Amino acid sequence: MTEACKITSDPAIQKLIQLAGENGVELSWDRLAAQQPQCGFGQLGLCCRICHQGPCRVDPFGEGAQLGVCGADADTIIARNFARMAAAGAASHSDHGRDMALTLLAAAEGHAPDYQIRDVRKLMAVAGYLDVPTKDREIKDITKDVALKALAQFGQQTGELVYVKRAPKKRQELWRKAGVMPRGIDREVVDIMHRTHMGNDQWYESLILAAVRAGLADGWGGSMLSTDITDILFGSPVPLSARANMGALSEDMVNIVVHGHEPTLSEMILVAVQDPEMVEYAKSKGAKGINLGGLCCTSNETLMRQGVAAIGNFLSQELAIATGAVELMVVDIQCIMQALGPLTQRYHTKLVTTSPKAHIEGVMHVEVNEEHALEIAKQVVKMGIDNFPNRKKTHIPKDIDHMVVGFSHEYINYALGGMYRGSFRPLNDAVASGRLRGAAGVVGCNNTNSCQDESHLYTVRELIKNDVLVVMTGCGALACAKYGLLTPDAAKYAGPGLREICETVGIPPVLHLGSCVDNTRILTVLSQMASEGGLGNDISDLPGAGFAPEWMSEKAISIGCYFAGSGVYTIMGGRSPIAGSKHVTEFLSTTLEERLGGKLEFLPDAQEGVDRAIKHIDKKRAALGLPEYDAKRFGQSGDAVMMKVLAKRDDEVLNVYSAK
Ligand code: XCC
Repeated sequence: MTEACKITSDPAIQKLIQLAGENGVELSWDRLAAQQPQCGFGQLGLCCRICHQGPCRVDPFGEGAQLGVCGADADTIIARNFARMAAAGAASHSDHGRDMALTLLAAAEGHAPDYQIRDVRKLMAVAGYLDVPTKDREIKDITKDVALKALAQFGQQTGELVYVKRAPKKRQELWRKAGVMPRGIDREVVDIMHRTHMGNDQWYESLILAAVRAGLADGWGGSMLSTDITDILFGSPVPLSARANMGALSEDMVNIVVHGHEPTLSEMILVAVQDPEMVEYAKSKGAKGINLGGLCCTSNETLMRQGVAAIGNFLSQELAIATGAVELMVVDIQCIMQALGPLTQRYHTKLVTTSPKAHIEGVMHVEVNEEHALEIAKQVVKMGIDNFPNRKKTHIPKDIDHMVVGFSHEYINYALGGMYRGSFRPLNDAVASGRLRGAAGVVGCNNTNSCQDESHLYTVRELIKNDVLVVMTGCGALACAKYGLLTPDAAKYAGPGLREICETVGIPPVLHLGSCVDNTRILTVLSQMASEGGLGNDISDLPGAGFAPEWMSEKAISIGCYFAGSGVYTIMGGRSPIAGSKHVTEFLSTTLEERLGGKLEFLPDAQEGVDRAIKHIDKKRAALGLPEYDAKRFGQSGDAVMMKVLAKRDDEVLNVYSAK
């Protein structure tokens, strides 16, 4: 067993890893150790398995084979592998969006009686984007047309996706000129699967541009529709407080954990656990009630709308079971480790898969069905309650933190300007005056190859210290939640200008914007900032950057493609999957910027990532003619000294990751 403190920053996970080790329980880190040494060709992206003549491994930096059997060189092999990752990521996010649209349609047609339209205002806004008439029409008719128009975006064959008009005009023109304007969501994914088949596209440039186009189809298509429709069905998030980490599991209640990405069933489970009959039933089994918690992005969904506690992020999933306190884990789609199946057999935890797209051999499957959603949710919750008497000794770490979550772009608009003056003007003014140096999105996963949460925490702490406002989603947001960075109190870690804004508006310096698909909220914020005026007229003019410090999933590659394609300097941590090709690396980091104003770089060192991003932000400020950032100009308000004392004390007293 690897030393716990080197593989996670999370004290709760450290304790549980130790416990698992004592019990001989195998975890992802053990399996990673069993994979050593990892294949050097695969690590550099230089292995091709696209046809059945190989696998071919090429050696552009050495004396080995320079070409695959068909003649494909390192550039082609790497660009094809990268494009396929982007396609798989875009397909996953967007198919999630399709399922949300199908649920919306079922709700409108009366086939999903447990789902309502919880945000009519959002429905009207989305109807506007999709050119669905609303005047003198019934809500259910508008809903049906919105769902059908959304679904049509997936199968559209030609033209442009409707939502691209939400991007600045200049950006749309750049996409057309560069040939990356997305035509239809499914089409861009299939296009990559076709062009990467043996004997098709063999030029790294066009392969990478296809990856960017598929990413844009995800970001400005499938994922953006997913965010919008989820808000329509379950409500647009507004700030609320919640708890984070394993300490939110209960010693005396039935613990049910939802895990995955789609909120369709978890929202019903939330209703079911509050049903007085269910609570009474739990009491009849000796429990004090039912406690719901979440993992990964299903957690982000139930967290930001309902305040359901976040038990942990990606690398916490096995350890939640190792507490011995989870009666039931209900999983839907994406980021669910197959290891959960055998692991739950060593504990009393029951595991249930619910998506027709995500089965695990030997694991009970209860398929989600919109017609009987609440009934199915109650059936599943009952399984958890029935399992409570089987609970043995528990080991719930006491670690818990608090957070304020649920900052949709609509709420940011409102928070900064009020109901009648809502706009991004105050935010733009803060950047223009230098009170804020810039803004950054920090998103993405955990990765077993890097110390859990460490790079997220380092990146975010350094950015806010430099007066860069941070918005977060996914497992990165949950990482920061576990260390108190999503609270207004975290303003004490911020630079003077950002701290003053947080104190004035009452917001944390790190804003939780939701799950992975909600990275589209960041696109919307950027687009609105660019359109507001005063900071140029395109996303690439803004003093900002994007990070995925601990990424691991193919979805992160799609996200990287759509951020870079939208004009953002995007930095992904860890090992580079394109390291084996100088041309592909250069194309993504230099040529893309010349054509689209954004770029994608893989930088293993978090410090270097922050340094480069800040340099980039300052360069953008200079290009806009804004005053040079000066930390001393702001932040001399009354409690400045006290805040510094508090931040220092907290760094010492709490086990908070501190800057290198
Ligand atoms: Fe999965 Fe969304 Fe990554 Fe977390 S962050 S490990 S994709 S749950 Ni999107």
